[in-house]
Parts: sequence; C-alpha cells; structure tokens
Amino acid sequence: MRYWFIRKFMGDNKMFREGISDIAIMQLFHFRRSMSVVMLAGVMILAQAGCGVSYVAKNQLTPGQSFRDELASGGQGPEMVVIPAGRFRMGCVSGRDCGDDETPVHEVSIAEPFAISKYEVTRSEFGRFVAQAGYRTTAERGRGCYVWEGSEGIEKSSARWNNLGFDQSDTHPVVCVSWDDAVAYVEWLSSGTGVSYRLPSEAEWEYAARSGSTTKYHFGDDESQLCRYANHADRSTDLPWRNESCSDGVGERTAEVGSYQPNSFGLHDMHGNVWEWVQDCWNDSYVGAPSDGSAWISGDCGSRILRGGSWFSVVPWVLRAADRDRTATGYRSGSLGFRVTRTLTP
Ligand SMILES: [Ca+2]
Ligand SMILES: [Ca+2]
Repeated sequence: MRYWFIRKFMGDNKMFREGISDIAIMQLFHFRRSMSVVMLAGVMILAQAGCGVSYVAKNQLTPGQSFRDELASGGQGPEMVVIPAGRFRMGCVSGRDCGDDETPVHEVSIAEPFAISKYEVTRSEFGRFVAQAGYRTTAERGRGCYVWEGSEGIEKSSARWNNLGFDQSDTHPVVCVSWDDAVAYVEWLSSGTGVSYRLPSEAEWEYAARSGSTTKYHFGDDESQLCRYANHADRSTDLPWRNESCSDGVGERTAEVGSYQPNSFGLHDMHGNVWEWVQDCWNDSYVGAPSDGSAWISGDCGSRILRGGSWFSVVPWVLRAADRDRTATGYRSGSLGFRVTRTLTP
C-alpha cells in the first residue's frame, strides 16, 4: 500500500528531490483517509556540566561551554551549549540543488552568544514537565498522533509521546509533540529556572547546524558518511527512498540522542533523528527575512517551520542544513520533536 501511495501521490524521485518530506507524506496519508471518510460519510542558577557551580555570569560563559540550569522544583534542565556570536550566509549557499524556499541567500548576523541544547529534548526531560505541570499534550487532548504502523501512516488515537509504535528509552527524543506542546515546555522551563528559554529561531537553528560549514551537511557533502552523523532512512530501513550508501543498523525508529557524531559546535542530531520545531512562521522564500538572527513571526503563523529531517526522511535531501519544511502548529508525528534555546541574559 505504501509503495502504491508513494508512487501515486509522490511521483518519481524528482518530487523527492524537491523536498517532499515525511511530514508531507503523513499529511497526504491523512488527506487520503479524510477523503475516504467523506466518501463513506524565578531563580537563576547555572550548573556547569553537572559540577554544581551556582550562577555563572554571562561573561563567564564561553563558546563551547556546556551547562545545565537547576529547576526550582528539583532536577535540571537540558544540557546546553554556548554558541558564539557570528555571521553566516543562510539558505542555498551552493547555488544549486536547493528548494526555492531556501532563496535568496542572505547574510545573518547574530550579535550575542546564545545557548542551544546539545541534544533534542528527551523523553525523560519532557516527562518531568508533564509530571510537574500536569500537562496534557495535543495528542492526548485530540486524536492522538501520526505514526507508521505496518506499511501505512495513520492518525492513531492511542499514540502519544509515551506510547509509540516503537520502543523508546528515557534518552530517546520526545516525539508526537505539537508546536504548542513545545512552546508549553519552554515556558515551563523558563518559569522553573528563572531564565529565558524558547524555541530556536530558524536562523539560529541553521547557524547552529552549519557550525561554520557551507556544505550540505556540517561534515561535507558525501551522503555515504551520513550514517556516522545522522539517524536517517538508511539501508537498515525498508523505506523505498532510503539512502543505499550506508547503514547505521537502527532501522525505522528514533535513536538515543547523541548516538551519532556531533558537529563542530558539539551539537548532536542537527541532521536527522527527529525533525525539530523552530519558532518561525512559514514564508515561502527569504524575501523580507530578518537578518539579525531573530525569529520571523509574520507570514503564515498557523504553520511553523521544521528543520533537520528525521529517521524516516525521504532521501538525504531533507537532512541538509538549508532544507526547510513546515506544518500546522497542532500537528504531531512520530518523527517530530524539538530542541531548546536559551538567551544568555536573564
Ligand atoms: Ca537510521
Ligand atoms: Ca534532529
């Protein structure tokens, strides 16, 4: 069924090359199913890398340094890495083999260092929020989550962040979380730590993912190397669009965060594992985009941007640092999670 569907709705590889993602496939599955139904009927404390050092002033944080903030209610927030201020060219820097939405290439200047989580937010980190805040996710308040079951993507009413079609440990990335859920998490984290957490802006995300590189991936352009750096649809999956040039042995599922090599900023899984929500509203090109690293919060704000591709992603194309995708703020799927950013001024 899946192969039929892919051929029927997705066409040939040219369509894949133009950036059709697993999110788009999930949505097309949903569309087909919908049509079938119609037809049928406070305190700032920083701890340096677990060393328990309380309050590290902004000017003591140096790029590359990692830290965790203490939660007033107990425990710690995600491990954060300090990213240097700097400038970079955002979008289709190669000038070819890109989507139109990655143009025009534009220079972005990030004036202040900021911190971004070293890994995607994990199940245990999200679970602490759910337990402490009594939060119910979009999936739990609605119709569940889009997951792959057998050969089909379905909206499964029982699927949620802690009940997927595949096993996850506490250190796997949380998935089946909507943009609204991710925002609720960063608001809780800000409240619990007394410092300002948020989702990354799209520019911060690409700057962090590139980590100084101008290639497709932070390590270069060679897709046979992807299995060292990114959990994606490789030869260990049965997915028809898989990357035939390598295998990571993981199969069709998330991997523990940090299982693959980091980029030069020390960040893991910027390519692959799970798609990551960012703050920005959808705009179909960079005409009028901010150049100061801030989020673009005008345009289609009912849809927010996703970055980095996932374990399920359609050909390595969508794993690229410049690739962009978007979906509705209430959407949730088994390949979509997030990471967090922290402003270094309280
Ligand atoms: Ca994989
Ligand atoms: Ca990722």
